[in-house]
Amino acid sequence: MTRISPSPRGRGGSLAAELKEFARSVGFHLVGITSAAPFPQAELDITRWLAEGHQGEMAWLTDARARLACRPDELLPGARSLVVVGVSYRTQEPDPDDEGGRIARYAWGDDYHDVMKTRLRALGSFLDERVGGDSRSRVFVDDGPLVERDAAVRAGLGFRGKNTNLLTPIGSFVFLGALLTDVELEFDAPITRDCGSCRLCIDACPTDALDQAYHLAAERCIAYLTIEHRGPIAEALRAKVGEWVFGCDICQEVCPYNASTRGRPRGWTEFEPRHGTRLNLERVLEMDDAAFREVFRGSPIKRTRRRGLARNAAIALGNTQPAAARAVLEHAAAGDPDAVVREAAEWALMRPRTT
Ligand code: B12
Ligand code: SF4
Ligand code: SF4
Repeated sequence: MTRISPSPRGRGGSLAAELKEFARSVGFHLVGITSAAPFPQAELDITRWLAEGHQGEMAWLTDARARLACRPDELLPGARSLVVVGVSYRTQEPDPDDEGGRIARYAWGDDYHDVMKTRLRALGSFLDERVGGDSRSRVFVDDGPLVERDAAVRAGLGFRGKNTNLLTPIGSFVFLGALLTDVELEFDAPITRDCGSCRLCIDACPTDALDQAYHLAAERCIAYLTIEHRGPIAEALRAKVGEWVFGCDICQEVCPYNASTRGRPRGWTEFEPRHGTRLNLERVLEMDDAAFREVFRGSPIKRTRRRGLARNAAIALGNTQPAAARAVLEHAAAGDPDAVVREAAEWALMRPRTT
C-alpha cells in the first residue's frame, strides 16, 4: 500500500527529518531523499556504454539490468521515495613505505554489503513503525540493480566527478546504499557543482581508462582487470597495473576533494584494515583454495577467488621484481593448478630485471 503524506512539507517533511536523524544515529555520514521516478538520461547513457562493449566480461551488466536499474518504480510496486545514504570508508592513510601488493581502500575491512544492508534495514523498520506497520521497502548496496550514483546525485549527496565517482562534502571514499520505499517523504535538491577545469584524475590514470571526462572504459580500468576479469590480463596492460592486486585508488588519491581529512568522519571500524593495507604477494601465490577462502572470508577480496588474486600477485611481483620472489614464481609457473596463474607467473619471470 502506498503511504501518501498530506503534503511534502507536512507529515512527509517531518518524517523525512526524523528518518535522517535516525540514519545519522546508526552511523550513516550522508543521507538524502529523492523520488522513485526513473533516470531516463542514465538509461540512455548506460545502454550506449554497453553497446560499445565497456562492460568487458561483466556479463551481469546487461541492457535488461540497466533498464531496471534506472526505473526504481519497477523495482518495488508503489515505490515513492529513495532514501540514499553514504558512509566514509576512509580509515588509515596508506604508508608509501609499506611493501606488498596494494589493495584499494574500500576492500581493507569487512564486506561492506552486509555491514551496510543491516543498518539500511533498520532504517526500513524505523519508517515502517512510524507509518503504522504496513509499508514496503527494499535495500540496495552495490550488488542490486539500482543506479546508485545517479540516485545519490538526485538526492543531493554530491556530484559526479570526471573519474565517474560521486564527490561529496566528505570526499569520494564513500560507500553508497539506498532504501526504496512506498512511503512518501520530502525530497532534497541536487547539488549543482562540477569539477571545473580540473583533470587530475584523467591525467593520472595509468591505463587511460578515463578516456573522456565522466566516462570510464571499464575494460581498461585496473579495478575491473584485477577484480572482475577472470581470464589472463591483456599483456599490454600488465605493466600498467603496477602494484595493485585488488582494485585501484589512483583517480581518487589525486582528487582535490580527498586532499584533506580535517573535520571529516573516520570510516566505520568495520572498514579498518584487517590484513594491513598491503598483501604479502609470495604468501598469496602459495595459498591453495582452502587457505584463500579461510583468509578472505567476510572480506570483499574473496570476489576474485583464488585464481584472480594469485594471477594479480604474479603480475605485481613481475612489476616490482623483489629478488626473493623468484623461487615462488618459479614454483607457480611450474606447478600451479590454474593455467591462468601459471601463465602470469611465467610472464613475471620473463620481465627484464631492473636490479
Ligand atoms: C559496475 C561497477 C564497477 C565497474 C565499472 C565502474 C563504473 N565507473 O561504472 C568497475 C569494476 C570498474 C568498478 C570500479 C570501481 N568501483 Co564500482 N560499481 C559498479 C556498480 C556495481 C555499477 C555501476 C554501473 O552501472 N556502471 C556502468 C556505467 C555505464 O555506469 P556509470 O559510470 O554510472 O555511467 C554513467 C556515466 O558514466 C555517464 N556516461 C556514460 N556514458 C557517457 C558518455 C559521455 C560522453 C558522458 C559525458 C557521460 C557518460 O552516464 C552514466 C549514467 O549516469 C556500482 C554500484 C551500483 N549498483 O550502482 C559500483 C560503484 C559505482 N562502485 C564503487 C566503487 C567504490 C568503485 C571503486 C572506487 C573501487 C576501487 N577502488 O577499485 C572503483 C572506481 C573506478 C572508477 N573510476 O569508477 C562505488 C562508488 C562510490 C562513489 N563514491 O562513487 C559504487 C557506487 C558501489 C557502492 N555502493 O558504493 N565499479
Ligand atoms: S580506478 Fe585506477 S585504472 Fe580505474 S579509472 Fe581510476 S585510476 Fe584509472
Ligand atoms: S581529480 Fe579533478 S576532475 Fe577528477 S574527479 Fe577530482 S575534481 Fe573532478
